[in-house]
Amino acid sequence: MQQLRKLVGNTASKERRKLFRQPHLQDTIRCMSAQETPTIEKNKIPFVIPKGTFGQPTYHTHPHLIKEEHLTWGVTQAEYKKRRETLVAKLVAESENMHNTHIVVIPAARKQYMSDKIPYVFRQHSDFFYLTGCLEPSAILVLMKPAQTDKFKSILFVHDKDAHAELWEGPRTGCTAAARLFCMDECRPVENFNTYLNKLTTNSKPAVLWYHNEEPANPDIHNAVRGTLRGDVNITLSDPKRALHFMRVIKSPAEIELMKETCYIGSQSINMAMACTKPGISEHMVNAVLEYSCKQGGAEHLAFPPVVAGGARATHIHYVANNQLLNANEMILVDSGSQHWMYNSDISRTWPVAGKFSKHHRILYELVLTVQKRLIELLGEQRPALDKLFDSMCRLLGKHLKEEGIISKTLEGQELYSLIYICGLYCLLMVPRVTQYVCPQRAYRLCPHHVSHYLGLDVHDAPLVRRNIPVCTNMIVTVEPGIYIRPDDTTVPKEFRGVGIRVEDDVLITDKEPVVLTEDCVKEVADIEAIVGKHTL
Ligand SMILES: [Mn+2]
Repeated sequence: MQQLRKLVGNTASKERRKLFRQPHLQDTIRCMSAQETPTIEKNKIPFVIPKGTFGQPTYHTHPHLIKEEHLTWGVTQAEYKKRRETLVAKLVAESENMHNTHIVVIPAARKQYMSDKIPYVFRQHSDFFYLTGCLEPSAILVLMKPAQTDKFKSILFVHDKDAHAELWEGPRTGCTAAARLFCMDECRPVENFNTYLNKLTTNSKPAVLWYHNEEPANPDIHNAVRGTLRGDVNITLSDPKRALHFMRVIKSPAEIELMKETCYIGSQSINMAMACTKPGISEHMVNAVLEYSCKQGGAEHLAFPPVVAGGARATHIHYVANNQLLNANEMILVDSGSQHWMYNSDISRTWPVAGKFSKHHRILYELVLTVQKRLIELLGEQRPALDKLFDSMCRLLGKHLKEEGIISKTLEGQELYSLIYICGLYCLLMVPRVTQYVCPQRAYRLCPHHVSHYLGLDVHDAPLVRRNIPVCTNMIVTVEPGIYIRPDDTTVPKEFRGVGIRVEDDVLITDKEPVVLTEDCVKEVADIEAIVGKHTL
């Protein structure tokens, strides 16, 4: 019991937090950052959080959530402003039409409805949030850099104050306060966006319109933005998203703190789920524990619908029905994470429902765990591309599965192993196909998903940054090898069938060793066996 208390006791335990945030670690990360938070002398701060009740929490109204100098948790107005400056500089630099006017349009997400007038929980668009810190639905950021000048103007379109609407929905920030709160040059009502953009594009030719034309974040303004291009050769459409995602994939010191926090919350929620697991309860109950613990720890909600899969259901990678009962002789696979101030953790663990690994479950579990730890080491030793890490996973899984006699020792020859190295140099463009060919095929079939993705504001973060570039300092990536053996897979000894195992941690790349941000989430066999079932619901 003592050990359990120590491991999972309190998701908000100050002592654990202190332990986790060792000062030397923070210092190292800070000086290694490529993107330092701008430092401003305290008495010369040009950034001020206005007083009043707005459409989102501020220090004045929610001092328990945000510190005095921050616009959102841990992030200053100065940092958001700096991000906008960096983006404009990058876009202009990469443009063929450097000397044109540049107009960048980044829409917020709009509200989504599950049925008539019943909204889903609102989730801001990550790109928009990254550049503004603004949590308002349907807002629009416009950055305008005229030709012949280095300066640009930030214009934010928001819903203006409206007594009737605010009576129903709560306070809005409104145009006047939004300009100061988000440090914009101008704020205008959203209703004026179409007219404004038309005027702007008419008066500023030739211009480059930077707008992401696919999967529009806000379909309501998509046609209006597209409309400005119609038949006009003096306006070129370009996509700002690639440059933006290359910024997002490298985390600032403030973002690293956010990621540490969300990884801590997610870790504790899975520890608690382990502690509450016992034969006979439903997967649904475990799902509820995850959600409760995350929110109790300070998360808005889970990062995604979690996988809570008992027995052979764990072999379905995206099983989210979570409605079956857990049996004593099975394992349970959980893939879950928290969202804290928009930043996500993503963790997978597998444990025995009854608290003790069976002989064969333990063999498979330790095999995956060994591979996972080795892959984390490889991230530090080789700083490989994530696609390359996937090759390593296939090779390692194949090797260990053979050693344990789970797949045939004669299945693949040494020749194929040597091919991995040669192909590794040029196979990056077509990894899944090539990998299937060069890896022990069985290993690939037993783990059909990739081993890693970037993590941050989105669970699959910065999707426009491909996984064929070497990882670098201040990236955060997942490491998640798994083995899935279908119940009817007769090529594998009977006692190993019907099992799905995944171990996933979130890892910060540094100039030194990689830092496992989810290290609080137990994964050693002895630690798991010590806490499963030790907490009564
Ligand atoms: Mn993941």
